[in-house]
Amino acid sequence: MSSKKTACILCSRNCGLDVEIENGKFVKIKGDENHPISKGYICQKAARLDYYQNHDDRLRYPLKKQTDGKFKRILWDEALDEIAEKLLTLKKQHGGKAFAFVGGGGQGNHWGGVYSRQLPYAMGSKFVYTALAQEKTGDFWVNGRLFGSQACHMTEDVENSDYVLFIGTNPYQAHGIVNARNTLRELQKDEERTMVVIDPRVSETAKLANIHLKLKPGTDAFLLSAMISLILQEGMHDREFLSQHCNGFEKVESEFLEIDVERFVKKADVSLEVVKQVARDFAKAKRGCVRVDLGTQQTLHTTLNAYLEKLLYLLTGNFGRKGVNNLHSYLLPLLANSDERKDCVRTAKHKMFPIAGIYPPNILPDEIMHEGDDRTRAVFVDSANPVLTYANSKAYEEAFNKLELLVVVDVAMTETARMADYILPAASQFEKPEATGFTLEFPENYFHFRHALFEPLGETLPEPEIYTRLLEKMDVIPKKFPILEKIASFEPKLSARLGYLTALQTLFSRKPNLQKFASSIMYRTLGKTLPKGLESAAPLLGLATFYANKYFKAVKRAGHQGSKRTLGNTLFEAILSAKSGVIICNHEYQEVWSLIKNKDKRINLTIPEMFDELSELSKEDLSNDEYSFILMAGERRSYNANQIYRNPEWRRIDPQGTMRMHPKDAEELDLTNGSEVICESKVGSLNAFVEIDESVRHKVVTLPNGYGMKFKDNKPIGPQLNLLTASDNCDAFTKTPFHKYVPVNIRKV
Ligand SMILES: Nc1nc2c(c(=O)[nH]1)N[C@H]1C(S)=C(S)[C@@H](COP(=O)(O)OP(=O)(O)OC[C@H]3O[C@@H](n4cnc5c(=O)[nH]c(N)nc54)[C@H](O)[C@@H]3O)O[C@H]1N2
Ligand SMILES: Nc1nc2c(c(=O)[nH]1)N[C@H]1C(S)=C(S)[C@@H](COP(=O)(O)OP(=O)(O)OC[C@H]3O[C@@H](n4cnc5c(=O)[nH]c(N)nc54)[C@H](O)[C@@H]3O)O[C@H]1N2
Ligand code: SF4
Ligand SMILES: [Mo]
Repeated sequence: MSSKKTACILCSRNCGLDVEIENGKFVKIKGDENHPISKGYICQKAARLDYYQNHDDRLRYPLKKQTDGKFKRILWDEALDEIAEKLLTLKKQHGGKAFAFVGGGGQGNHWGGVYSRQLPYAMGSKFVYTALAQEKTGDFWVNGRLFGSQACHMTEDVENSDYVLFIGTNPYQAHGIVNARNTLRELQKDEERTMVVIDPRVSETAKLANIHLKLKPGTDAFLLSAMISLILQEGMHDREFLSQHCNGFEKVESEFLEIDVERFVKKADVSLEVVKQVARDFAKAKRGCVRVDLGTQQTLHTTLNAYLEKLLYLLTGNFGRKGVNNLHSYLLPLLANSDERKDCVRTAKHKMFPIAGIYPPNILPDEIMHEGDDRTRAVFVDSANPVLTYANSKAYEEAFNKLELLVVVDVAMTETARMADYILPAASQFEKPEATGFTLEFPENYFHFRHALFEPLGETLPEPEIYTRLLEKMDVIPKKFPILEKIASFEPKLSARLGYLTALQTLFSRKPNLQKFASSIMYRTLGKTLPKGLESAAPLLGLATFYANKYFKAVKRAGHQGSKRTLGNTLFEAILSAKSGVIICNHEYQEVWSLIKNKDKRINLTIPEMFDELSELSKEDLSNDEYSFILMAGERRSYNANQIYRNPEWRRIDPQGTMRMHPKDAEELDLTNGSEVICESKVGSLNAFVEIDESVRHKVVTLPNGYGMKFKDNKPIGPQLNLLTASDNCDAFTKTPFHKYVPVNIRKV
């Protein structure tokens, strides 16, 4: 038995783990006290990670679909040769636009993405679709307008705040904030601090809150704009902050003062008195902080909600200090900036633009089904299970059936993998070095490069090897770089590394086309000089060097030593040797202004598109005669974790993933606990079992996220939620789905 450090891969927190392993299995899993952020914290889900590592759906060999629909085992070389040839033919006949890449990283595996993102480049395609573009692109788009880049990302210092607004998020179950349950308990215990939850359900977080605004689903835009109007009416905005740091306040003020507050609050069906109190107290608070998630991002007015939520803390000056909202720096960037007003490539059918460099999954089926010559014909899926997780499963199945080529890279035989022409089996996240890009802290941020715990299962390969081999077979990169290899192997190491980076730059200035494939080139050359098993860390030298140059002082403040020339290498070494992760920067609060990308380093508050949406609000009618319930499709509960665990035995409770329903509704439909119902939306239906639950509103029901897998190709277990979600039930602007607002009818079986 041996003891090792790693991290949990089940949600964006990626808590550090201290594990004991034996014979390819986890024997004991506890929180890692040495992890710089989680400091020993874990939740109930992490202890069961052996259900991810070892189960009957794990893939072991590359597979190819035969004409009879069955899979046949083939060799890696055969699979990659055939895929390379097909991709090159596709590119030649139809151009890069015929290719789309889907996924590229789940909750904890973003290191593979450093390599997989090279494939769309090689194909000359900009079409990358990821799960982020079905939840967070409204937020990124608004950040682009406010701060000058969609890659400017917000963090929330909930731990140090004295007045927190949780809007449409349930951190008690979903986490998403530092050591969620401890942080929530501390907030609750401290009489000097206030926690407000805005949620249609009495969520586990709402139960701990001082104030709960149990609004009607989909009405956040009304409630938040009323709060903003109240703050302005009563002159509670932070004038000094606004004049010192923001542009365009006057326009915001005039737009919001026009709002009929009483009417808007009534729409949300909450008490005007309580709303007034929350608006006043939040504005008065020393350190106010706002944290949102899917409850505002996957419901009506997604993009407007993001704008309003940000205005709440900006107008009250809750930005750029301890205990409030801040921007942060990151070493492994997950987001790009793609401003649709400048040049961007639009999709063939929807003419949709990318946000933060990614396209929305809601439109992909149409882009494939589209009859034009410019349709999407081939798709690569990596670390995602879109047939179950993206809106409209039927549309996805139909579209994927039409593809000329579907390749899936996964650790497990998923519902999407079953549809593929080729399945490429990846080593699990505990069988290769991995890292997360969800390191979103400020002023101190960290990076955790995890080392492998186990040997890769069967013939599985890590993504760095899969994609590098594919690029070599496509002749996108040469197989050998003798000069780079030689320089990398010089002694002493430091001069070799510095010389190597210079040589790499020289190569890229001579052959600019190769720059996009830096990851694989570094892996094949510098990688050979790194400790055994860590070869794929090679691109980290480039990332660390870039980061150390850009945030030199903050990196030094975190205790890393070196000059402008050498600090990057020090950081690289520190990350490679720190098994529990390491603090990479220590910013000063005023450095938040340098993270803004607007030239004048000020925040631009005026977004004309959002004022248009705001004026539409007044005209909106939420009544809906055809459907009697609103389904919030995808609740986070104690025993769900996206599609990461496939074996249903991992769950201690809720094996069927019940439908939560208010007692009054159950009575009206003549249902008791455990009754089976049929739930129908405009695109599909599913069966579910009822759990009578006072926490939901009348005429609102919920179903959990992360069920519906066909483990070992048996019957699906729990609701296949996305049979109910329509592709066009989405935000008009960003195309993010309204999963929390699915109109349905329900009847007893
Ligand atoms: N246990 C568990 N944890 C997870 C995951 C998991 O599958 N299981 N998944 C992870 C992932 S990928 C994500 S993105 C996060 C998501 O994390 P969260 O967004 O926090 O979780 P949800 O339960 O999806 O939704 C949050 C809350 O929004 C409320 N809500 C629904 N409609 C509305 C509305 O119209 N307005 C408002 N204000 N609130 C509304 C719901 O009642 C719910 O309490 O969780 C992560 N953590
Ligand atoms: N109706 C509805 N739908 C939803 C939601 C909802 O609330 N309601 N939530 C949405 C949200 S917020 C999200 S983030 C998405 C998540 O949905 P997806 O993006 O599809 O991601 P996961 O469910 O995390 O699935 C990850 C996949 O990665 C595979 N995997 C695990 N480790 C590795 C690895 O090392 N390498 C490779 N190549 N593969 C690996 C797993 O086997 C699994 O198939 O679901 C969305 N779908
Ligand atoms: S599921 Fe999230 S909060 Fe729970 S242990 Fe894993 S990373 Fe931490
Ligand atoms: Mo998510």
